[in-house]
Amino acid sequence: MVTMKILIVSDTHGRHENLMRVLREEEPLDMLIHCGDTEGGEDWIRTHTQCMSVPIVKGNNDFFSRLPSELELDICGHHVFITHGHGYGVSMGIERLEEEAHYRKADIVMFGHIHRPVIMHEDGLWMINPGSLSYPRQEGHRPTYMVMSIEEGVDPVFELKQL
Ligand SMILES: [Mn+2]
Repeated sequence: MVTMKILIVSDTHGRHENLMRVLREEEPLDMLIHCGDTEGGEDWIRTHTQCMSVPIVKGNNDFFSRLPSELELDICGHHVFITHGHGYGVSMGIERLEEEAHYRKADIVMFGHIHRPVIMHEDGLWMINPGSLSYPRQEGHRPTYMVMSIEEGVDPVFELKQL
């Protein structure tokens, strides 16, 4: 079975020093997923990673961006829904996002916006937020990111890491 190593980051807001450190630490990677609020950093990110596959969604601060608002990807037989999450009111709670993810038959939903890491598994759905590499808001304020190991027919493994 093939296992993919996927880096999940969010809310870099145009600052890339921490992302550089993470890439040096974690590459080689099969995919780099960014859950929004690059603030124009998407070209920089795409040219500074060895990853060929770099899905990025638009955040609430990506006003003039041509990035997609949401993505649905099939990765190793898992259905992954990626959104920044502000459109589902994730600052107030993740119920609406959870409902949408079930509606889309996702088994993994990834979001950003709240700048705090989340790993939850409920009713067959993984809800994942890597936190922010630039402006963390959780207690201790350490920049965080997530590494996902994923393969077909097996539950994915999520590792929350901090700088
Ligand atoms: Mn943000």
